[in-house]
Amino acid sequence: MTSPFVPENDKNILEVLAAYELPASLVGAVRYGQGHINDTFCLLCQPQEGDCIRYILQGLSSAAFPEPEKLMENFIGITSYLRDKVTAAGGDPMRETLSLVKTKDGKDYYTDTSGKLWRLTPFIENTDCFQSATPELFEASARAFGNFQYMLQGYPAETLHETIANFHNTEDRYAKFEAALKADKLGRAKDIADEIKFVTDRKADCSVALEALRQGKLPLRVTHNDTKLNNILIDRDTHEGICVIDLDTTMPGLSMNDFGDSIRFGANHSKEDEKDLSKVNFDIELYEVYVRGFLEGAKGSLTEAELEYLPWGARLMTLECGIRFLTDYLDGDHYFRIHYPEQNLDRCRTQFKLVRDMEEQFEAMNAVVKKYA
Ligand code: ADP
Ligand code: GN1
Ligand code: MG
Repeated sequence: MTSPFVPENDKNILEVLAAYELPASLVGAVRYGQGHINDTFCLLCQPQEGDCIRYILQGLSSAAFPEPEKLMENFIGITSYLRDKVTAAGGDPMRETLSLVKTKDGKDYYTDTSGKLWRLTPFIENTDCFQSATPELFEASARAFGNFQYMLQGYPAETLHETIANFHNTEDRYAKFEAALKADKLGRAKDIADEIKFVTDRKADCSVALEALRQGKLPLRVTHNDTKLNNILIDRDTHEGICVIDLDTTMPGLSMNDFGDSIRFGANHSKEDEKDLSKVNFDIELYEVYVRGFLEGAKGSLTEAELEYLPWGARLMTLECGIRFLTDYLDGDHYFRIHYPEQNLDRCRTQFKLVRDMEEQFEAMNAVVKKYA
């Protein structure tokens, strides 16, 4: 067999590829998708006859996930559970949830000589993954994320590992920001006084969700915790969200955060790192279609208090994400993959612009939830 095409910088994956027995000749492995965390490749296998068979090969980020084996335990537990649910409902488990391809040794993943964990999943074909969407597609993604939470209602949450400690603990995110600011490793703080003030002015906001949780108002559920539009695959024929992907942070959490993170990313018309902030505007119409879809997908499973806190979820996930980008910028960009030096600062600025918009339109955001609840 001739060797597959692999970009020069990524030749280290040849070791990983050797661990798998693929059903047809591997002709290429190319970097794929727009995720900020994992190393994602699309593998192309060409059988003697017929179309290419594709796979997604992912190396888990060691910076994000300190205990990748535990993460894979979650992945296997959740996907097995969903597979049974999908099958019982007459769906196609190979399209409606992720599955793993075993290594030659019959293992669920491969750990390379540097200690990095890799997994291989069949590519879910005839789907699209969007970075921005029409209202119809955004609503479809909302139904799918609402339904994801609904389907996992009965999952034994106590068996899930916390893959990233304090992931949506916004108070802890604030503390980490303060620590990075104090350390100011690269001397960047002097040029970002406005952004620093933006965060410190909102210290009290960082406690809103946690306070409600501490008071017993909000239940912990099994949530996805990273509900970006590009973490869902949309079926090309039905235009419905067919498969929720990127399950690495699925663990006990708050429904308001799953709702909120989708709004953060999808209820606007700009890129997450747009430099021209005049183009970055919260779109309350997209927000409204998402509310409608999410509540439809959740099928009445949210409590009154959870419904009441949804708009706060949008504000807080956006604020928290901006704080995380700013913290990583101060820290020297070790967590989020960047393609140019100021990218995390640009990302932070778009988030803060969206937070401002949401603060101004908060009454209207609350009214929309009341309309559909
Ligand atoms: P990250 O954690 O880095 O965001 P993801 O798991 O979200 O990694 O994968 C990155 C991208 O790869 C997704 O946004 C999607 O475009 C694509 N992708 C991942 N898994 C699949 C799959 N099984 N089938 C088709 N596309 C996929
Ligand atoms: C990361 O992995 P990805 O690109 O889907 C991050 C999210 C952030 C998001 C910002 C594990 O998501 O928490 O909200 O970037 N994922 C992790 O775009 O930290
Ligand atoms: Mg992703």
